[in-house]
Amino acid sequence: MASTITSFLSAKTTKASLFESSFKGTQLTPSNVSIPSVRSNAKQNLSASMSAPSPPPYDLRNFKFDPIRESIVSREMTRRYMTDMNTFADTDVVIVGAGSAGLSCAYELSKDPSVQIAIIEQSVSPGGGAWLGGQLFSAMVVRKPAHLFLDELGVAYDELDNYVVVKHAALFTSTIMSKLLARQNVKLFNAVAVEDLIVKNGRVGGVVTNWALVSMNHDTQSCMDPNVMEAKVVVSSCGHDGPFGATGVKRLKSIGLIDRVSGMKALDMNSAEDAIVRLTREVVPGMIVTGMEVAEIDGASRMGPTFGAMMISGQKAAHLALKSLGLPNAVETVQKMQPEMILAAAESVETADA
Ligand code: AHZ
Repeated sequence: MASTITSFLSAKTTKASLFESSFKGTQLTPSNVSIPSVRSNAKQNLSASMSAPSPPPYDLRNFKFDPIRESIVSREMTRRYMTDMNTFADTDVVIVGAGSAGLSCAYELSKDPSVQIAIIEQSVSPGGGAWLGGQLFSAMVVRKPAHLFLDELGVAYDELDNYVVVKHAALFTSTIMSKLLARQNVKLFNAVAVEDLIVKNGRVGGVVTNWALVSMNHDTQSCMDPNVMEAKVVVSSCGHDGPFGATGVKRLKSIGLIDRVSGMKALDMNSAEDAIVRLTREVVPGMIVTGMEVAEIDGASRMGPTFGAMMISGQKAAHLALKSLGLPNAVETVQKMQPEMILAAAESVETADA
């Protein structure tokens, strides 16, 4: 079956035909509704998956837990969380928003174990929109060469000429989270909202936080003051407009640090993804913007359900943060060209919109 589809693809989906043909996707054969792997970057061991599972190291017919006191459970959670709050009250980097861009940034940045990173996510469930593809469908489309990021993570995909498809977006999101959250230099504070920024002498120096459920009830209760977290660098990856979207850049505008938040423009996959990566930058001293929040600030097009730009924008934001911290990074030479790049990118956005 896979070879039939591979030959179908090589015959039909050349680079040129992808743009010319009315058919632009993997063919579904009537006999097999789920898409068979066309080319997978993860080797599958069929014989291992067909053999009987090895028995668990305990007796499932007479299972008994070790005893515990309820107060011990409570103290384990409380002590660790409060220790984290104490540790991260003054940290290297705060990443606001744990969608595909924020997670990609945190993954890249946390490779340097000396960098301490707090991820603040207003939702109980980190991942933003990356639990699904578009319109609540499962598959996640990633345009090349961003598939190299998936290779690094070890996320399997079906490979076509110009793009790859992860069979379920949740596979990407759960994989990146499992690797990221295991790192000692990372703490995820979920169900916590960033309500404001710390700004001193025109430089962003941290975030103002509150329990997300408190943030959502400011109009139903009397004043509930927030908490704070200082950071050498803040990365804002709050996604596009919405109840909690573009929070970072909207606040920069309301306090006069930037002139406008144009709002993202209509969809154009091809110009949008390049522009998002190109425009990912330190918008004001101390604050880097990544992911779809970049489109909000610059009036760039949206790309809809293709996720490569979120990954590479997040990666670029991580290297910009490393640069800001005075650490080795992959953007130093690019950054020196920034004014010209921004101009060129803004022109290309305008041309695309015309
Ligand atoms: O809950 C938000 C989500 O998980 C979180 N967030 C937003 N404001 C916050 C705040 N405090 C804490 N004030 C906050 N958390 O930020 C996360 C944003 O994730 P996302 O998936 O919405 O954004 P992204 O930029 O990572 O990915 C965008 C994916 C899109 S949208 C799109 C289109 O509309 O065309 N196309 C793509 C690929």
